[in-house]
Amino acid sequence: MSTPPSTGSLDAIVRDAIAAFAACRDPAALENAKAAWLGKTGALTARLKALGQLPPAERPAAGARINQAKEAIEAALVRRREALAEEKLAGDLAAQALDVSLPGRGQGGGGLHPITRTLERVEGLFRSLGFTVADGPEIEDDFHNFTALNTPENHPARSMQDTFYVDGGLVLRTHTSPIQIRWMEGHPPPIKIIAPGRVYRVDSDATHSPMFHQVEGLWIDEDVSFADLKGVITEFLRRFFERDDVHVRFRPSFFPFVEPGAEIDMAFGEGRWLELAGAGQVHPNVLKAVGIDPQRWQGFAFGMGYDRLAMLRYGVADLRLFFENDLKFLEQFR
Ligand code: 2NM
Repeated sequence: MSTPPSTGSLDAIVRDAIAAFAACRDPAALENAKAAWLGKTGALTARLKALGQLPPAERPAAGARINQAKEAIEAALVRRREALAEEKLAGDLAAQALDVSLPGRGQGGGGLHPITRTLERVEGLFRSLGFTVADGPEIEDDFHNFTALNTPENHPARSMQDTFYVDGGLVLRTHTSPIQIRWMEGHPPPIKIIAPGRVYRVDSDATHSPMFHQVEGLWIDEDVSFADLKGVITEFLRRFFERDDVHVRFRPSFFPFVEPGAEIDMAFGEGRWLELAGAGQVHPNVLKAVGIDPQRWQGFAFGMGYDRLAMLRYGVADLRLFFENDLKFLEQFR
């Protein structure tokens, strides 16, 4: 039926294949030509099928010759593919369709939110003053958010006007003090921690957001005094703002969880006073609520909004800008 495989005609098939590949001007034509030579209906496949008509003794040698021809055609195909790709690249370069001198598209670099950067700065500075950073839940029970903090049942802070209540009588924490309460429940003094994080109050204008950030500090030992408080706060602010002319003043104030209590103001040089924090000596009732003996242990606590620190450090006038997630605003702080 078909001509038996012979060395001569196989050489001719290989020659014809190489010539056909060379005549292809683009990759699509080349892949079509490949089917005619190496595919199921190709010339070589017909030869392989005809092997069965040879005497058995001749089949291995004839088969080996067909495979050699097949390998030669496959190698020619690969060479032609590479040659076409090189021609295309050379053509594109000549036509300036490809400009290898263009800068890369680059990767849009991410960045940390200015409040997060401020937090990292605050944590680093307090760590260097010997404080440990503590953490805790944002949804709190009545005991840890209010009762343990010497805040009585009828106190205005506990009203629905001021506090977000959630199911089961729980609240979105109104300060990070419950972190300190939980820490004191689990660790005997001496204690030297800061408690940063999100807090929630019903309040909203240019300087108040219903969610804001607070860092509280707590240092309890046998002899920690108001003087230590002033030293720690002053040192922290001088390092935070990188200025030696930071002045700090205390004004008497009231918080249920401290006695005495104070508001802390800060000024740069001869500038105007800015209200920055509340603080005081931890009230004996707070220590008693967590099982610490107030006859032996004493110390200070303070609370400060670090959104305010971020506004001052970055020169931002409206607190709400930090929480609108407008990339045009946020990208300025990378
Ligand atoms: C403030 C002002 C004064 C405070 C008290 C405590 C705790 F848990 F130790 F009792 N933590 N933070 C405190 C004291 C917070 O924020 C304006």
